[in-house]
Amino acid sequence: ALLLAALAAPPEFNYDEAEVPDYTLPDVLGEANSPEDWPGRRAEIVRLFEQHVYGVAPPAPEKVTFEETEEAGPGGAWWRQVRAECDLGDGKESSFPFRIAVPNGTTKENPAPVVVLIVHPARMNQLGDDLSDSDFFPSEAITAAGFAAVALPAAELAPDDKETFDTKLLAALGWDRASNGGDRPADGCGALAAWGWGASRVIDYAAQSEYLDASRVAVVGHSRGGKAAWWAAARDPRFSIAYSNNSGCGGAALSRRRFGETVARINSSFPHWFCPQFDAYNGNEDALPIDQHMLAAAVAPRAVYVASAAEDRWADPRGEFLSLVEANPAFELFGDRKLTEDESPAAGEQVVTDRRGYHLREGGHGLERSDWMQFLSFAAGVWEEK
Ligand code: GTR
Repeated sequence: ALLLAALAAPPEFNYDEAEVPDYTLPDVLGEANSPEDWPGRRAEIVRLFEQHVYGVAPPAPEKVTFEETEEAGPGGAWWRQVRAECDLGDGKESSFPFRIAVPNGTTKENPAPVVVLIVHPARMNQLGDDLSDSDFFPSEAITAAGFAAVALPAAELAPDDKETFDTKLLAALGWDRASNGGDRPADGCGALAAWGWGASRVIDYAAQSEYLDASRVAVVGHSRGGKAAWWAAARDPRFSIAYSNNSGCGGAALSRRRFGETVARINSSFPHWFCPQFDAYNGNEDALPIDQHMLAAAVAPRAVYVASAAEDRWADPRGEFLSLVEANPAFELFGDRKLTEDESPAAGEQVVTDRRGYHLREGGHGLERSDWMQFLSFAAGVWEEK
């Protein structure tokens, strides 16, 4: 009887396009209809994501100083270990490390653009030692393209764990549960927002360095790191490009499609990634005042890139592409061409407009060298215009 009940139960996760429910997406532009109106609308959208999805990220520190603790030189680039020491005001302080490789021959006259990879702890073992080249982070290919390559260990800002995520940056601010009667406010900062806050500090570093170009910084992340990267770029207009790789639910995929991972599932597995209010949309996606196409829109007029993998159905490749399509109104305000649903590429192909790019890799969940090569050529095109 148990077996029969299991057979009769509807599948918990949908992988059938025909079963995707009808949905209506919230409007991207609201009252805005010109580039001049956009900053106000963009701020409203960011506020909605803070209140309903990711929580409020910490404010920028009053001051950040960077201690460069190590230097070495393999692979035609120079390398540094950096520690960002953040003065959070009111006598509060927090620090975290990152590593940077800068292309050989970078000069003050020709400062390097920067690519920051948010590395969540489960993927730390896919970084090469001392930032040497790996498929997950091909730092030599990145520096060969003329870009500085930064690896940011996300766990140093917020551990990727529902019990301890608020023990680092958030505890330093007094935003942790232990300092607040064990609770989080409805819009309390989650780990994804804390990780992205760290990426913003790398822009601060670029702004202080004569060898780096703070006006050309891309933030990149895979999967949960891709969710964090996109939210970081939506919030901080100093990022010039956002690249979200296989980011799925809570990243590039439209929540209302309920294809693969759902809001209810992600909130039960990873409650610490988001704010408590996001729980209100478990099985109730149509009540969300935003959907993830508006996260893409919030990056406009800057550039966004999304990559999916054909077999990574948990992340809903089609829903990730549709976010870019549904962000059309914001990008068209700035002269980007309309992207259409029927341009959805086959596995192995890429589609780009001036400010948006997407590819569908063959194979499963992962960030691979071929993903990077397509992204790096997109970034080179965006940055060439400058
Ligand atoms: C999964 C999670 C996804 C994605 C992935 C990852 O367990 O359901 O949302 O973030 O982990 O980060 O690799």
